[in-house]
Amino acid sequence: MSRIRRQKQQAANPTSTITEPKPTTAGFGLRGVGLIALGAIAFAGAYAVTAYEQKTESKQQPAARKAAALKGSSENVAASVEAPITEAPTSAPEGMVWIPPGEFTMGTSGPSALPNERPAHQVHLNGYWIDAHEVTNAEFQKFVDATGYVTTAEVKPDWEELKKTVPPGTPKPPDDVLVPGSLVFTAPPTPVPTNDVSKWWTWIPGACWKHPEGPKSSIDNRSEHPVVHISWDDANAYAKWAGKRLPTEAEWECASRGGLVGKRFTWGDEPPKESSKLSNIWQGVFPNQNDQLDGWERTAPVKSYPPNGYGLYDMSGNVWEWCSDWYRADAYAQRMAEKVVENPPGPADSWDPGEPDAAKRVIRGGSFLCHITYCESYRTAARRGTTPDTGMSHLGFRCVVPDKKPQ
Ligand SMILES: [Ca+2]
Repeated sequence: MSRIRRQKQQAANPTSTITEPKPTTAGFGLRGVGLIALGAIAFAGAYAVTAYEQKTESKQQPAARKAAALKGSSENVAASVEAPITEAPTSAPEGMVWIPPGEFTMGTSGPSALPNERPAHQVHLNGYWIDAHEVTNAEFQKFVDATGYVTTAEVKPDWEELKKTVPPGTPKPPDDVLVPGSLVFTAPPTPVPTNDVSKWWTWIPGACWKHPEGPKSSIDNRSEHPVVHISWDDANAYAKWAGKRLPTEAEWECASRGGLVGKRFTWGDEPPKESSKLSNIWQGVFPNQNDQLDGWERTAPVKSYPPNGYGLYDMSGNVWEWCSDWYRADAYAQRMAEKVVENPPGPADSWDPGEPDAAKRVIRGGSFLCHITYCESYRTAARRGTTPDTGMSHLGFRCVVPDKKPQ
């Protein structure tokens, strides 16, 4: 059944009785935060929850400047817009699923929508292939073996680049702090306020995709888990090597909805029960008590949970996934002049009112750390941004191939 036909058979208006999800910490451009925190230099106020009441006019210029600066080092990957084909190519790329061309409803205007998810709007996409699951450690290992690629987390941070992502005037951390590493979730022993990410994110020197929890950890027996501690640049490097690219945010959301229209989750409107095992998210009390009712404390092997309507796995939870777009909190509001938006590559620059100094790329889908009391980002409409150089123990990616038969 085509996506359009399937959509027409379903209600168009998202409805929900779920309580408004709480805007939590604004900061997910955390590489700088982690390093600064390790240097014991406090500027937590800059990362307080600011929601979206801030005046947009005064915040746009810094983000635009940062975005322009980053473009020099990070290729701005735009959606490929080519003549669409209407039928699925006969030979499927290995491990990929065909998403047919068509129109879908992106975002939500439902009563529980966060400001950055509004308004719902119509988007038309060409057809494309998308990975059925997140890129795994085994797949990333093949890339590294073939190319010798070294990830961002394995390289000494460059303060000149890093300081572009933190408030102006932030002091440089000590040299013994500016070492290769990444941000690792570390559960606190007791309950903590959920508006301070520094209580559970720890900068661990030596943490990287091969050592997800630090130098003494490994990916042994985790070959089918999603690769993590991957920066946006790392993800693009892999995609280029694989003959693919990162999905646009529109492609990612369309795929995640699995043909459903206006549903809160990839499986429908029913919230996940603690024992439902619909995706790899948090059960218990975040962030100190992980009951692991879904079977996993951290990442799970890909395809451990039921696929969505398109046959895609972990579009909700397990690890967050990079998209190619710049992140703007008002990206959807900017599109309202268009009745149907065609193959949107995303905004021209970045703007996050919570961290106006950081240019961010979009991440989607939530992770094993998401819980309704803290971050309900396993919803189909949920979206966030993070700085391109940030690797974290719950952040990975998957790839797409545009609407053409693979060579
Ligand atoms: Ca995921």
